[in-house]
Amino acid sequence: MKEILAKMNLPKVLEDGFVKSDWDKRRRELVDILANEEFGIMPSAPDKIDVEVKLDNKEGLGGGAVHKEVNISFDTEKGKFTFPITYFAPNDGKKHPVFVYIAFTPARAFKPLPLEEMVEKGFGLAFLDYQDIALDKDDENENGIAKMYARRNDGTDWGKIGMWAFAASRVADFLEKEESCDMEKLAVIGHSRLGKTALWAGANDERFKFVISNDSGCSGAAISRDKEGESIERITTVFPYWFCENYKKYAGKEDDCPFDQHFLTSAIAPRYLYVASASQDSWACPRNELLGAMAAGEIYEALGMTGLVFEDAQPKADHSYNEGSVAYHVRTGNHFLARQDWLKYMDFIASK
Ligand code: GTR
Repeated sequence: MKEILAKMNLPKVLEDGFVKSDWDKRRRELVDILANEEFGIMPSAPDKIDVEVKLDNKEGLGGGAVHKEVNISFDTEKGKFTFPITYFAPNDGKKHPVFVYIAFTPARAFKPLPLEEMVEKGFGLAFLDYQDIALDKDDENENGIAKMYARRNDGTDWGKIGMWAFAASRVADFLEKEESCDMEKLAVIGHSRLGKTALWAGANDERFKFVISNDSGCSGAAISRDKEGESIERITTVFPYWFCENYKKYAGKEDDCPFDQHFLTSAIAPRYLYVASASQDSWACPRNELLGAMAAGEIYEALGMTGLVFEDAQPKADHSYNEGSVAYHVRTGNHFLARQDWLKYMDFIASK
């Protein structure tokens, strides 16, 4: 695999003569490149958020959990924007690692969530329904948060992925004041299009100490060059509204693109990164998702850290390569965020 990666000749994350103290600056440059060329530029964070607690149940999930239903509001260019979140955490007065889960609407994502098991294992979960932020369709930005900010129409306006990621950071604003949340173990996670979103949220907001991409594929953790399944051309044709206009320039031109998705995975360094694939998910391309994790791992190594600990063969199915700061697994099965994935993410966080 290392040889395959080397042969790809990816644009360099680190410039010649790189020294560790340059990383912060270079990391910000990577995020700027991705903002200008792929996901669009996010507005600045609001000065503060307002929290309206609609439910604060200390006896949730049969008694063992805190369960809160909360509205988060903040000022935008065109008035207040409000969205709801749900929060669960163990009810023991201690601080816990918390997942900010950027979720599909409940019918698709909430049901298979092993929520009770997560709380029993000592994890909290704050989840938002992504379409409470912006609809997942081409609505000409007339709904949700999209209509709250003026558009520049210069190719760099944010797409829906940016909007969903921005909301994840507002959940982090809420968690900063939440006594059961250990901000040193704050994770952001999403599946598929929301795995791309979790990576983008993690690249922009360093409060996310663990960034977890489940089957994020094209324009997520998967390297675009020499990729199976979905391509930049296809994704910008079917889902143009996920990205900024500029991203279309690279349709069919992956090899000439001045960046690749390892800019995104590397932008998580020096925090923890977990990339996962599913064995039958050729649309996302497990091989290139692994390459995205490996390429990031090289940056961690250059920073004097342990990157992805991996024996450089085909990855063993269902094995979590989680010893370093970058982790990877390929779960047997199809495109899904499964209990088996969550268990591996919890093990990783608990081990650090
Ligand atoms: C597909 C899309 C992928 C992935 C997936 C999902 O249709 O091509 O990039 O994001 O949807 O989000 O389930």
